Amino acid sequence: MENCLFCKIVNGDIPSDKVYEDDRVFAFRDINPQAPFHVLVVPKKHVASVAEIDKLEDSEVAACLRAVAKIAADASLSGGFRVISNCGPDACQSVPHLHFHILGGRQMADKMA
Ligand code: DGP
Repeated sequence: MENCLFCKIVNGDIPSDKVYEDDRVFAFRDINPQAPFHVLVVPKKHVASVAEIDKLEDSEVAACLRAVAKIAADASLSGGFRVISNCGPDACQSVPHLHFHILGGRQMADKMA
């Protein structure tokens, strides 16, 4: 989609620190990491958020979550990790292209919000 930041990253128009790519998914390090390991996993097809997940094929949704698991395993996050997808203004979503944050490398707070 034109003028979507993450579409531009997926297309290579904006540089990123890529950690994974396949035909459906792109993943890159967050520019403002909130943990020692902070990667964003996005579907290549533009949808705004989880609220629009019906616009993706099931295989595209599955590919995102399989990528999350693979990236976490490759990073040896043996102590665990957190997966977050902010959706809409109440959740402080700042980029309206579906993305899953993978946070790891330290003990997370007990409370999620
Ligand atoms: P959210 O607030 O859930 O929409 O998260 C958006 C994330 O995107 C935020 O943690 C910072 C990250 N981000 C914003 N702009 C860029 C960018 O240009 N490059 C990278 N790598 N990350 C970005």
